[in-house]
Amino acid sequence: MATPPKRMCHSPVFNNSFEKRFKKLSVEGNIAAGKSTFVRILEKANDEWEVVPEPIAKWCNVQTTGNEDEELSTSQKSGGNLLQMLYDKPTRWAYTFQTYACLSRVRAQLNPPSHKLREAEHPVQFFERSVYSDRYVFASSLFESQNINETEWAIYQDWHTWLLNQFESDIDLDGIIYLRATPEKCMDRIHTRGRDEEQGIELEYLESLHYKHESWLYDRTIQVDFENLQHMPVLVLDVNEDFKNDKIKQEALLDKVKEFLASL
Ligand code: UDP
Ligand code: D5M
Ligand code: MG
Repeated sequence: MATPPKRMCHSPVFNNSFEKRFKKLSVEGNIAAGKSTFVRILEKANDEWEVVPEPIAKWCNVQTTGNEDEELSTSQKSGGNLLQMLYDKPTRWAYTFQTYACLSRVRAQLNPPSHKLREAEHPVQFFERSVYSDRYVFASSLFESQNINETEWAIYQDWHTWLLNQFESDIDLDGIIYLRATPEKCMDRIHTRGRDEEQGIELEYLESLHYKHESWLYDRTIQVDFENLQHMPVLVLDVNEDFKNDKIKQEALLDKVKEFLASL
């Protein structure tokens, strides 16, 4: 079967001037490092900044049909809980999880920005994680721990590369913010948050994810399959100390983000 032509241009609703002004960044970091807390602070800090949260509700309640944008009520939570299935039996569900995680992130990254953002002078969209952390952090770690087998890993990398190349210009990022925290701190925060599905996570898993983040975004020693990603600017923010309840720390973090945005 012939490969369809690459999507050469963005949606016609965006003009060149918007595309030049519009910046897209992902916020990366280990489980419970503080990403959701941080993006909520970003959203409040500037009217021209919007956040695309991780679609975790969908992973905890897989539906076969339904409206994409619909809020999920408790009574609707009858579908499969893929996050729970992943943690209960990773050898069976890790690959399936990657297919769904990546699908939901591509969808989220393709959603057009809001009207408000299109009218903004310096519009910025922040994504909680990305199709890149799916692969270079999670899938890679689950492969190394043999929860994804050789065949699944080969298939995954094949379709992941192909898919991202098809949507290249539409899902491209301008930069990455890496929230850096120790695995021990993340473990504390997992317990603070108390999400049921995650209470059995072991320190060893967080260490493996930490190591993946470090080699990808801090040491920058891993080879990635995507040219743009290889050279992507990264802002590293230490979030080991509590920032949620500390306005001064929040201001300091925001200043670094502003400086980073100005450099892009
Ligand atoms: N948290 C905290 N202090 C901080 C940052 C986060 O106590 O400075 C808590 C937060 O309230 C939540 C947990 O740590 O209970 C995990 O944070 P979040 O959900 O933001 O982490 P994510 O998984 O999105 O990175
Ligand atoms: O956590 C989101 C939850 O989802 C956390 O338990 C990790 C898990 N997650 C997210 N993406 C993946 C992929 N690609 N594979 C496996 N598990 C994943 P939070 O840290 O709150 O964003
Ligand atoms: Mg989160």
